[in-house]
Amino acid sequence: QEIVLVGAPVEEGAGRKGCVMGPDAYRTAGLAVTLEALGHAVKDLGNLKPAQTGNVRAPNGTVKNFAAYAGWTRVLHAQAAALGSKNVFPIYLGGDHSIAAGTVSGQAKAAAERNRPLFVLWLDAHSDFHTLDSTASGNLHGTPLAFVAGMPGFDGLLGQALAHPVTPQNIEVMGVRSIDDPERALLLDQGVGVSDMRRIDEEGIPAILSAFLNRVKAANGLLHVSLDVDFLDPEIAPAVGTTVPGGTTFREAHLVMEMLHDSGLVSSLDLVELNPFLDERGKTARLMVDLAGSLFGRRVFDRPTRSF
Ligand code: DIR
Ligand code: MN
Ligand code: MN
Ligand code: MN
Repeated sequence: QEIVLVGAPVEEGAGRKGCVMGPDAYRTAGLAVTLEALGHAVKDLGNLKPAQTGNVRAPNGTVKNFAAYAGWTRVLHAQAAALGSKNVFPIYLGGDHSIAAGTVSGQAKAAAERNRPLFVLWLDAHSDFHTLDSTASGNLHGTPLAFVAGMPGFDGLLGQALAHPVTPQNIEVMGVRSIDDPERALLLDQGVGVSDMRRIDEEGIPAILSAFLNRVKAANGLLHVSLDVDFLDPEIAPAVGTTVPGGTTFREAHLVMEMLHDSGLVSSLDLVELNPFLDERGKTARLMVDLAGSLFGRRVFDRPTRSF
């Protein structure tokens, strides 16, 4: 299966500038050659540009750069819906996490047209489950998961209601350690799966992730993985504008990727929030590429076949 790289140089959703350089940093860090060395064919579509939105209006005075959010969501939604209907594996190179409003909603549309449910594994220090009304910072990278889960108030984004939302119970947010009060209430109300860092410490990655992957498999689902740099501990991944201490370790993150590869269930991926301006000589970009390598089959030894 061919891997298709899609650059989405978006920084308007984050609180500080720099994510615009993300796609090129992944290229410089050798993403394509890393995947090719694992036996995959890779095609790079280059960087997208946002759709023209005309005079789309912000829903309130708090949210920042709403027109840019709408323009990127529309172009990425269309691109992801198109790629999701082909036999390719898209990797969306962010860009801040606001790109997932388009990538996940587009992949969900394509999945629905194939009569497959889309599941989402959201690897992040944050749950990004604010609505346009509940966000206090106004930074729209805190809202894409609520949008793709069909929460109300987002009609201005696509210019119409979302036709194929992701079922909230089919979402697992993993690695989270910073949730705002309105997000917590909405996550619980909607039945979104949340494995926060305490649960990872108490139960371990294998138990949590295998239970989720077994649900995806039982439902004949497709799985989109959205990897925010701040899922990782800031010691190993400093190049992100919203570091939170106590993140996943190098070993935990690689284990997640290796288990995802073994499952064979992942069909699309976001690599988001990399801010190369904050990096230490490419350390974080290289780690993200390394993790992608594990997701695409790099291993030390084969493991006996087992259920996840
Ligand atoms: C915070 C931080 N919850 C906000 N969010 C994110 O601004 O809404 N940081 N996503 O990466
Ligand atoms: Mn995020
Ligand atoms: Mn985050
Ligand atoms: Mn593979």
